Amino acid sequence: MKLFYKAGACSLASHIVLEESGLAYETEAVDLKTKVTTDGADFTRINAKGYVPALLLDSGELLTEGPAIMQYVADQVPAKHLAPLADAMTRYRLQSWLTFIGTELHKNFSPFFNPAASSDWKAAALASLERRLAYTAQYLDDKQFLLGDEFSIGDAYLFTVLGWAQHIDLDLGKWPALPAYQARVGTRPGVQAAMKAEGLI
Ligand SMILES: N[C@@H](CCC(=O)N[C@@H](CS)C(=O)NCC(=O)O)C(=O)O
Repeated sequence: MKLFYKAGACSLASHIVLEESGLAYETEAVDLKTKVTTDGADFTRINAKGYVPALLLDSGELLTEGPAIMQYVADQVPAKHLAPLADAMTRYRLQSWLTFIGTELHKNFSPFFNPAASSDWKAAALASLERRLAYTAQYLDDKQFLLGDEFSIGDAYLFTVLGWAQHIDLDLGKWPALPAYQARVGTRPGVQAAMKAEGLI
C-alpha cells in the first residue's frame, strides 16, 4: 500500500491509522499547489480529485476519502480494534463521529487555509467551529477516547484536525478537555511515528 499525503494535512489521520495497524506501507508526499508528487508524478493522474489522502492498494486500486481509507485499514487488522466490527452499534457511532469531524470540524477549518476565503466566510466558519468544539469537549469530558476507553480511527482524525487550531490562533485551552485529549492521543507510539515521519515533531 502507498499513502499519498501532505505533511500535517488531514492525511495525517490515515498515516496514524497505518502506523497503528502494523501493516506494511509506503508514503509519498504531494505538493498540493503544483499537484506534483515527490517522485515527480502528476498527482491528478493518480487521483483525479487532486487532494490527499489517497491510498494506492496492492491490487492497483485507488481508495480516496479519509474516513473510507481509515475504515479500510482498520478492517484489515480486526485484532487491533481500530474500528468496531461492522454490525456493532458502536460502528455506527464511529461513523457518526467520522462524519461530524469531516463535515463540522475539518471543513470549518478549511477557509483558514484557503487564500481566496473571505473574512465573512472565516468568521462564520469560526463561529460554527467554536460551537462544535464546545460540544466535542463536553462529550469527551468523562472519556479517554471518542468510543470510550479504546482508541479508534475516529481519534486519529479528531487529533489531526484539533492540531490545526494552533495555526489559526484558536486557543483550545478554552475547553480544557481538548488539550488533555490531544496530550493523551499525542503520546501514542503510532501517532508519534506518523508525526515524526511527516516532520511535524
Ligand atoms: N473529502 C476529503 C477531503 C480531503 C481534503 O480536504 N484534503 C485537503 C488537505 S486536508 C487537500 O488535499 N486539499 C487540496 C485541494 O483540495 O486541492 C476527505 O475527507 O478525504
